[in-house]
Amino acid sequence: MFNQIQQQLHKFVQRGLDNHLRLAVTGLSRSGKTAFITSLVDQLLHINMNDNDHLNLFAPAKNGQILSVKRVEQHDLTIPRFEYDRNRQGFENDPPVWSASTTGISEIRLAIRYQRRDSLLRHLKETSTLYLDIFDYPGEWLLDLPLLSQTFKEWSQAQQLVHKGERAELAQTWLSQVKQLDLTAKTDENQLADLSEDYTAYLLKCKEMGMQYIQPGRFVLPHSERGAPVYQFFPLLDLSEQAWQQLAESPKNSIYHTLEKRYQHYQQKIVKPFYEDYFSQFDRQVILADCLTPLNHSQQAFLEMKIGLQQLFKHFHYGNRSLFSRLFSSNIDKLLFVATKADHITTDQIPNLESLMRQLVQEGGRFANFEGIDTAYQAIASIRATDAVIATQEGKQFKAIRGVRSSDKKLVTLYPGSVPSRLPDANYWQYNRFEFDQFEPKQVAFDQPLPHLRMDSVLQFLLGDKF
Ligand SMILES: Nc1nc2c(ncn2[C@@H]2O[C@H](COP(=O)(O)OP(=O)(O)OP(=O)(O)O)[C@@H](O)[C@H]2O)c(=O)[nH]1
Ligand SMILES: [Mg+2]
Repeated sequence: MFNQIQQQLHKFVQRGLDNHLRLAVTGLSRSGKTAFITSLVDQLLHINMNDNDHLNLFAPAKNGQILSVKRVEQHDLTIPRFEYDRNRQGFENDPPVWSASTTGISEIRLAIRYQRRDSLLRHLKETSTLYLDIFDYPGEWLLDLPLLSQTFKEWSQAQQLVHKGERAELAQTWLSQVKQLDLTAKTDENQLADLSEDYTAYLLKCKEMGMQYIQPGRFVLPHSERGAPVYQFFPLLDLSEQAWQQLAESPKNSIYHTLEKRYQHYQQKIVKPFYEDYFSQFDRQVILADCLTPLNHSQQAFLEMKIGLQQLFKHFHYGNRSLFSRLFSSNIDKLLFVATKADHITTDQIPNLESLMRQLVQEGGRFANFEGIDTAYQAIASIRATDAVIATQEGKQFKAIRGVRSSDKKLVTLYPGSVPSRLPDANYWQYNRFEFDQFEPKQVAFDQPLPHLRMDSVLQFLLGDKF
């Protein structure tokens, strides 16, 4: 009898001691989300009792507190599985390959068994389990959040500000056709479909040119419902107050009213459910950004990355009046900004990359305080594709990186250039171009963890306090 009670009590306490953490990872297309999650999972799965040299900065692994890590079935069976095994296999292949581009949301769950530190409870239970759910979702979904607080007219007017310079040129085909439309005329669905296709093509072009501030964000993601009318609308630019007034008074079946209706449908049926169904469930958030590629592109690309990042991160800036906190209750207590692909630069440039990222996000310290959210900035390589070497040229030694360049599959040693520690001005692109080459991944032996740069420090920030 006593034994039974003890067993029940044990079970009860055990359940109380096990805990859950939902970690969300996002970033714009190609920012390195899949590589990041694959590596994070891989580093954890390679923790063992003997040596954890791959995780020197992750205390619970280093001090032997983590006993075992395994994958378990995810909680929500309706979300696609994160393809860890397939990704890992790619790095073991000969030649090794990067993981395929992904779309939408996916999830993976790990069970981490560990030794508790609080000795008081030790006699009841030696170990506990932390269930870690990791979610991958496109940053483009976050870019759509501002739409929820804007009417069609307000959104159109906000878009007007972006359509300047280089962008206005790219938008020519679509813009010139819209200019000729009588927006008060009866809607022709085929015509709207064609124009929306032009608009989408223009957004895709922007994306290709490295521009990151794109709305509606989902228009540039591959998805199967592209032909649905909810994806067939566009903003109306350069209209006077009087013109807006006239449009409002146009017949219900006018082009204007159809555009407005589709916009509202997109807000309510596409954007909002993401926040209700997923976003409000997350405990911790990682936002990834590839800050090096825009340095390579142009000032415009860089400025757009800044707007994009600030948009993403505005949602975490809880003030009483923030849109986010009005619409959704959120549990997020830690927020980590990660500058990815840091194996493209020499190690002495890493502090610059971190500082640049910090400035991109909180220019002028305007957003320095997130109420109740522990925020950090780190530059890392999820999966390291290069080695740090010392090169000699004309008798001088300097730090360089060596790896297999993707464009010609040649092993090269190069000095990619210095990373500015502050937001660069136009001169930077004129005189100081950054050489950014893509590298092929290194082949990994079947029993070895993926090579990384400071992933352990990421783990320490995200999970260290949970053991
Ligand atoms: N050298 C290096 N390259 C990386 C690293 N992480 C990502 N990359 C490169 O960036 C590309 C995109 O990485 P992904 O992890 O697929 O990025 P993603 O954000 O999941 O991309 P989408 O699924 O298309 O949105 C990879 O194919 C690699 O070429 C890294 O740590 N080091
Ligand atoms: Mg991906």
